[in-house]
Formats: sequence, structure tokens, C-alpha cells
Amino acid sequence: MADIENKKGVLSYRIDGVLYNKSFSLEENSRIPHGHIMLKQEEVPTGRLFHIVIEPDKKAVFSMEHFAVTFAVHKPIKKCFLNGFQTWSESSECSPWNTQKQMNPVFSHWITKYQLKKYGDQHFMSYSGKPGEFLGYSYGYFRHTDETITLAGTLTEKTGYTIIRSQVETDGSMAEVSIGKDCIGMQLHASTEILSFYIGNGREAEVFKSWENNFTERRKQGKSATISGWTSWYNHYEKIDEQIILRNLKSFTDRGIPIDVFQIDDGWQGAVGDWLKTNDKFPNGLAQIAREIKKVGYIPGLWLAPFIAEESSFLCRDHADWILRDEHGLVRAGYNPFNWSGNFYGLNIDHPEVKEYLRMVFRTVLEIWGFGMVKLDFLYAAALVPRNGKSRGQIMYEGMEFLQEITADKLMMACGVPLGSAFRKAEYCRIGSDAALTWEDKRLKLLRYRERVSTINSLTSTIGRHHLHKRFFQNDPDVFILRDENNKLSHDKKEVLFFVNNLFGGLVFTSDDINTYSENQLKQYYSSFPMTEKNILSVVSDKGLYTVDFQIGKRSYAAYINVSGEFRKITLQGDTGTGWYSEKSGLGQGGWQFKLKGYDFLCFSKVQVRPWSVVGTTGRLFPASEIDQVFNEENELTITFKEGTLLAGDVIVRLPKGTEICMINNNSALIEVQFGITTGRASLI
Ligand code: 9PG
Repeated sequence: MADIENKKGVLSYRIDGVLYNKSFSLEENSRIPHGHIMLKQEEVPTGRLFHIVIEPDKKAVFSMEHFAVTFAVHKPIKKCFLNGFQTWSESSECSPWNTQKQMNPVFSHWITKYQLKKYGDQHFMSYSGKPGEFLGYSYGYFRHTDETITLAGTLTEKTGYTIIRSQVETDGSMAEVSIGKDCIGMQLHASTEILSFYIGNGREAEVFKSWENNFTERRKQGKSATISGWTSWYNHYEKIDEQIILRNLKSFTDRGIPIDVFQIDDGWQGAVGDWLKTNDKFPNGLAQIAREIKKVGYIPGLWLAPFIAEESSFLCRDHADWILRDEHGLVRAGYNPFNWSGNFYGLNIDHPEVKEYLRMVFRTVLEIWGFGMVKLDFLYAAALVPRNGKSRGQIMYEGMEFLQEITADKLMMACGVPLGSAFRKAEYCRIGSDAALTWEDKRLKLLRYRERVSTINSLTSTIGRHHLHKRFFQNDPDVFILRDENNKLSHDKKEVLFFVNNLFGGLVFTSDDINTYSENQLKQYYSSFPMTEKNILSVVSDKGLYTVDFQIGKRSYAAYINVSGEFRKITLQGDTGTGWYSEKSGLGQGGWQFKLKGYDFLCFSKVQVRPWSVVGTTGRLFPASEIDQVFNEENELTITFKEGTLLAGDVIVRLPKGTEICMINNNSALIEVQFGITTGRASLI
């Protein structure tokens, strides 16, 4: 911790209308007008935990305006990451000299004035736009030149959004970090722990582990599994009906594909807000469809946006008092004339009738209709305005607690939510923007709209936020697309997206109609089964080229992913004694150089030193990840596959030097020697 220097804290608050701006020490408790600041610090592996309490004097009520503490980090900085406001906000590592510019001011003015989009933080936060100044929420880190990381991460978002600002010297030599709360609207009557966070420096895996271990809240129901599935949105959008759903369901069951979840997205409901009634495209209701889905062994999933209502809904007409208001009237959460009737509004989730209604909705969906998973969307809308003495983040947190309660033992996937408020509340959480039918939305990118629907935007955040995966929920990278029709993505781009989602995702969905798949597309889809847990060890990003070290079980892998449009040079890791295998390039060794074309990737499995170990398999996204066990009896090998393996290809096994004959699952193997590595290859089909 020698490199992290405590600077000071600052706060602003009003008491009976009088404004106090104070600074305080981070070394000892302080007396402030009408109260005290109490500090608790605790040393933990790689860093320190801070718990900061404001204790108002008897009868004093603090109306909070600002609260932050600052540190100096004295260590050269290569890269900087600050987590974006919510699910859809683009988040990735950047260089110290980069600028984080606010949305184009004219665009921002229009969308704020007419309340067209309230997805981002532009309506309450300002960005300086100066080189080296970055702002984010809940967590952020520096990657130093000595390969360590300095990480700041919230320990709870109960008292609101944790805001992290960093000011990095543009030469990267050092930085100042401030960690604070969005506390506008917060009223303190009693002793309150306003800020608690971890800050530390060390090896990447260790600092993230330390943060994770000290995060205050526990999980609802232990760890959830990595799952695959189908969702209706990214092919049919809101134009779904009963036939489309059942036809797609059949395309999976006809082929015996072992997906976990089959999910109906937006388009089934009477209106956004009217969740108890289906529209006339679902004349038989949803209970029957959920039953059909369960019957074939999949978990039925359903999309809802519980904290919003569109203007044409009965909810808006009959319960105008349920809609969120501020001093200007009803609070719009956005405008969507394409899929919905136009304006949609946030609900006042403090209203007892709203809570009662939502309880009834969830009881109906989960217990009467029988859905086992819900995708809960547009959640940010509950917390657009501070109210009732609570900050935005406090309201968001309470909203997530409420959803956790009413989803009970069913699976929740959260979307359109400030991520920190969903930590350990949802089993699955979308961590990027929507994927699109094109690669990028160039117009919205120019306007610096971070929440834009765009495939490369989604992919960037999927990689950028990978650290959250399995620590706070399972990451949902959004869908892959392999189909030919109804999209403009090139073949290569689709393959990269498919690989990235399978590598980083804890929930791997598609919306493709797999009936339209060619033989090759089916093979490719099958190559991702069975779904396996990946353990990401490191990600190095270099202008669109990502080098990822990871493990599946005990097997080590290296992937090179090029999302830039240009050729990139890659070098296989290790010395010449390190063997690597990929289907595209065959056997290679450490030091080998490859040219990777734009929008391409290579995935290598590391050759084990032990004879009789599997080097790789063909027809797999992750070579050899489908192998369960290898039994060997005098050069006769029996190889078994994990449950859920859909296609067997060739298997390549390392053999002892000089082996001349080998049988693999009763096929005689083709023996080869390359770089001193003897292998046997046989087809297992
Ligand atoms: C359903 C969809 C899908 C999707 C969600 C969410 O207008 N917009 O900018 C906009 C942004 C995101 C969005 C829809 C509209 O997507 O992420 O998976 O469920 O809602 O309406």
C-alpha cells in the first residue's frame, strides 16, 4: 500500500438551509459542524477496506450534497478502466492520455430537453472532457507498468451509487483518485455508513479476489451455473406470436439441443406496464407455452420491465398516481415510438400499491404461468429522481432488493441496470449494450452515445467487464448471431462474436431460427456444447487485439481475438518447448508468429507434457474441452466425452516418443512427429 497515499475527504451538506463545505482527514475521526465523521480502516490481503460513517448530532438532519475521499497513486499507469453507469454503457480499458468526452452537447441537450433517452448518466453527471480524467461507477482500476493493478471497488451500493473519478497524469506517471457517493437528495437523521470500499494494489487475480471476498452482501442462492438458451428479441423483435415461439422451440427439440433456457422477450404483453394480460398474438395465454417449454426440459423465461409503463397502458390511464413525478410533472424514462406507443415513464416504487401490483405480477408469472426465469429490463427507470430523503442509488438498491424478494427462488436476469446495485442480487446480468444486426452505429458513435445498440459496443463491454463474472453474478454478453438472414454482419464478425460470447459469457443465448442453419452453421453451433466454465486468467488489450489466457478445468488455453479491421501479428507464448494446438493452425510452439487477419481469432489449447494426454480435438470452439476422461491400456485408448457433447470430430493425443501403434476408441491412430512431439490422431465419429 506504500504506493497509495491517503489524501483527504470532502463533504458538503446543508442543515436548516445552511450550507457547509468541509474537508476531513483520512487518518482520524473528525468533528464537523453538527456531527462527526468516523473512520474504520482494515488491512486485508493486497489492500485496505474503508468504512466511513457520518454521525449527526442529536436532532440534526444532514441534507447531503457531496461526499468523496481522495488518494494519490504513485506508480506508472499504462491503462485505466472505469465502469460505465449502467448495463448498456460502453466500458473498456483506455490509455492515460485518452479523453472521456461527454455526449455531443447538442444531442445531449435535445435528448435531455425532450427526455428522449434517459439511459445514460448525462442528465445528472458532467464529464470534464480533459485528457486523463475519467469517471465511473462502483469499480475501476489502473493497470501499472509493473503489471500490478490498483483497484477501487465498492463494498455495497446500499447508500447509493459509488462514483469514482480519476485524474491521471497524461504521461501516466501517477494519478489522483476520488471515491465518493452520488448523495443528492440523501437525508441523514442518524449514524450512517455512507461509503465503504476496498482499495488495493497487487497482482490482478489477488486484488479482484480481495474485493470480491470483502463485498458485504452474500448471494441469494449460492452460485448459479453457466447456461445457454434462446431469446426471441434479436430476430423477431416485438413482432412475436405464439406460432413463432412454438416453431422455434420445436427446432431445438427436434435436434435434441441441450439448452437450458427458452425465453420469450418483449412483445407478449398487453402493453409495457400491463403484465397481467397477454396481447392478441398470444390468444391462449402464456401458461400453456411455459408448460410446453418445461415439458421438453428447458426453463421457460419471460421478459418484463417492471419499473416502467408506456403511455398507452391501462396502468398509466388508471393509476397516474403510480407514475414517478418531479417538480416538472411525470418523469419520462424514454421515448420508444418504434417498438412501443411512444413515451414511457418510471414508476414510483415507494408507492405501496405499486409494490402490491408487482407482487401480484410476479406471483402470476412465476407461480401461475410457471416461468422459471425472468429477464427484468429498463430497471434504471425506478431511480431517475432522488426522493423521500433517498439518493438515486439508494432507490435503485431498494428496487433490486425488492426484485430479489419477489423473484424468490427463481432465476433473475437483470438488464438496463446500474451494475453495482445488481451485485449479488441477480443471478445473471447483462453487462453490455444490445447487439445489433450491424457491427456499429456510426452516427450514434460520433455523437458519443455510450448506450447505443451496436455489436462492437456490446463486445467491447463484454471483454471490458469480464472481471465481474462469477464474482457478483454471471455475465450476460447478449446474443450471438450465426444465421444468414435478417442481419448485415459479415461471416467473420459473426464468428468473432460467437467466440467472445462463449468465452466470456455465463449466459450464452441466440435468437437465431436454427431451422435456417446450413450444415456448417449447425456444426459451428454444436461445437460450443457442452457449455463449460471458463476461468479467465488474463486479458491484454492492444487496439482491438485481445490476448486471453484462460483455463477450462485443468487445461490451459490462449486465445487471440482481433476485432480491428487490420492484420495483426501475434506470437505464441512460451519457449520452443511449449506446444500449442488449434484446429485452424495445427500444432505450433512457443515463439511462433502468426498474422491474424481483421475480425478473426485463434484459440489454442496448451499441449501437456504428459504422454496419453489429449492435445486437441477438431470441430470444437475450445479444442478438447469436451473430453471427459482418457483410459489407457497398453496403447489402447478409450476416450469419453462430457455429457451434452453434440458432435465428435478428430482427437489428437500425445504419445510417448517412439510409439508406432496406438488405438483410440477402436480406431487405429495416424502417428506423426512434429517438433519432437509424437501424436496419434483418429476420427471418433
Ligand atoms: C426489449 C429489449 C430487449 C433487449 C434489452 C432492451 O431504444 N433503445 O435505445 C433501446 C435500447 C435497448 C433496448 C431497447 C431499446 O433493449 O436490452 O435485450 O429485451 O429491451 O425491448
